[in-house]
Amino acid sequence: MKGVFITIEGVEGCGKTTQLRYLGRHLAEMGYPLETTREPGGTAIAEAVRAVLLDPAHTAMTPTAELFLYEAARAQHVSERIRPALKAGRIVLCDRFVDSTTAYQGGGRGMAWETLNQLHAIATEGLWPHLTILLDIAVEEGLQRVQGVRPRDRIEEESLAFHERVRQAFLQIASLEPERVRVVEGHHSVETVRERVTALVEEFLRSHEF
Ligand code: T5A
Repeated sequence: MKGVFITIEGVEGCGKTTQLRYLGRHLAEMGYPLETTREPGGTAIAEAVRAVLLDPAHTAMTPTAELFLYEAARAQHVSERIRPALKAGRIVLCDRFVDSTTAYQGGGRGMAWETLNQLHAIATEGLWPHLTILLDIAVEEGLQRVQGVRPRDRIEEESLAFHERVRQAFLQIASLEPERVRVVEGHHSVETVRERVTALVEEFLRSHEF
């Protein structure tokens, strides 16, 4: 079996972490060899970079420094964890990946997509997800869900307009790569979203015969 790389994306509070947990459990029950991970993070070095990136005290961080830190964490993650797991024939489920950089640093911060794509290619050495689930939800609803659940991180502190640009960028990515990026409405109940995500992933795994 060849490895399969599946990512899950969306704005704050869209429910991706919840769905990734359900999907991981389901695929493991079906007997698939599995690796679940997240960005930024997934290795000791990348988790240390995550802490720097999300610390609300780091208000002086420049957009360029932020971009390079996300890509640096990714380079480590891909090399140390994702590629070896794929090589071993596992399904890798990753909470956020390159599309988050395009949406947040491109859509949110206004950086050029062409430059971002060049950096993605360097950081990942050309690795691209086989399937991406985009959980789409109104930004106010997503932010409301995470409010009070845990302290707000540096990115969540951004304005509603920033998060709206992020959402629109995700939708643009989906319209540019409709085969890879499948949009699921995130405002439904956890159960309904779970059923839709599971159906999409099962269909993908069947049709691609990995
Ligand atoms: N970032 C990341 C960049 O700017 N550039 C990059 O390149 C990358 C990789 C960290 C931040 O970094 C930014 C984006 C982020 O701001 P993160 O840790 O993934 O990324 O941060 P969050 O998006 O904030 O992740 P969360 O885990 O907090 O949110 P999720 O995954 O969207 O949502 P989840 O599943 O934890 O659910 C949130 C709450 O909603 C409830 C859950 O129970 C939970 O309480 N919920 C629902 N409630 C009602 N209906 C549903 N369907 C629900 N699903 C979940």
